[in-house]
Amino acid sequence: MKKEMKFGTQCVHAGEKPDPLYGAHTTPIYQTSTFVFDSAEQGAARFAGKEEGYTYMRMVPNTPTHAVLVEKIAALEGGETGQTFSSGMAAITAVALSQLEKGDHLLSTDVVYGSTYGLFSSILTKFGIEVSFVDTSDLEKVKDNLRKNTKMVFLETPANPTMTVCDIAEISKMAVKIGALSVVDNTFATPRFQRPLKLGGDVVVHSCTKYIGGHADLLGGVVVGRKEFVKSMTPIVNNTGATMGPHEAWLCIRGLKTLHLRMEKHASNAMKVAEFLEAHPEIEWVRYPGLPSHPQHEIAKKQMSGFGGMISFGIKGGIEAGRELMNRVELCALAVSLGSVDTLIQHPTSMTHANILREVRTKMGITDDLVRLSVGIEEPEDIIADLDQALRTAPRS
Ligand code: LCS
Repeated sequence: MKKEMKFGTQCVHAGEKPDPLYGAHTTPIYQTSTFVFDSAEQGAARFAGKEEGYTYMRMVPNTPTHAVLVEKIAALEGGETGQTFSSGMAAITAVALSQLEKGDHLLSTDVVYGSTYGLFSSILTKFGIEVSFVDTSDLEKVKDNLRKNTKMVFLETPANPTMTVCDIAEISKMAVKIGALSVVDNTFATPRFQRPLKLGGDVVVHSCTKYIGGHADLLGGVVVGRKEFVKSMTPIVNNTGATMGPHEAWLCIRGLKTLHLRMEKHASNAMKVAEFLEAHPEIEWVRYPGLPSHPQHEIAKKQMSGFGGMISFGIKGGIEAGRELMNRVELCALAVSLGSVDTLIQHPTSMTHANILREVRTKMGITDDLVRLSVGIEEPEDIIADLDQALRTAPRS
């Protein structure tokens, strides 16, 4: 039955069943750190992995609330199962630590979220893991940078914050050939618009903090993939303890019930805002995968069924003009993060990507004039009117 349901129906129903104890229609929040065993033998069997069931919230499978979220997101991504985490960074860390060891090579998209860059460049390398950051929108460069010891290819597409898109299917094929695992950060697109596992990727990671939760009120992360892959993360999950809280799991379940509706509105708003910005005389450049001017528009059309809610752009007058704009918006909130129902605006080089050396980030296209907009689900006329008034009133040098 589940396989035949359309995406929107899966958002509402996948993973959910009336609570077996009292028949509660909505998934209950199992706000408990520990679980009572029927007998000492049962406790021992659960810890030995001989009997399925719950033991302690840090241990796989956490709680029944987490289990519903895992089933729902796995269904939406078209994966077998998954594992939740306390944040997107905890999810990415667990994937890396569970799969890589000293002497292994990780090839990553060069433009990734600032903390992902920090984890890969400063932390994994401390443990003898080799890391290369590569412009994955260029397949030749990917090919040239794969090594005999490449164990993992990590792709972020569309990339934060340049919106660069890379070809998941082609790169996954290259990874398979050398026995490397392909991992895709699907935070920006969400499964509503991009299904990396269907395109040949092995693993999907998300910051649930963004579109999955959808309301800027939680931190969370999730990994989806094949059963044996998810099982291979168990030691890291159980022994490092970056556990999602049950209330956050419940908020993610509730958020996912409207993912399809929210994403459609985010994307249709973003297209209108991107077109407005592209036509505006004060705007120097706009990057939105749905615009024909986007350098990888054709790849985006091939692998995405919609283009999401994220836009980056540069204003004439550079960073100073950008600051003026960010200080003058009234409806848009000046805040990092993304994927909320509210429109958010921020400046990556002084905020989300400030930890990357200026020369490095400029080479990647994260320029000082780049302003990032997470387009919300307000009415598009109001978002445009706010940007318009802010652009109009900003003094020009
Ligand atoms: N992956 C992507 C693509 C992200 O944008 C973020 C966070 C993460 C992973 C990490 O997720 P977290 O640990 O925060 O749940 N991106 C942020 C951003 O652009 N502004 O603030 C956070």
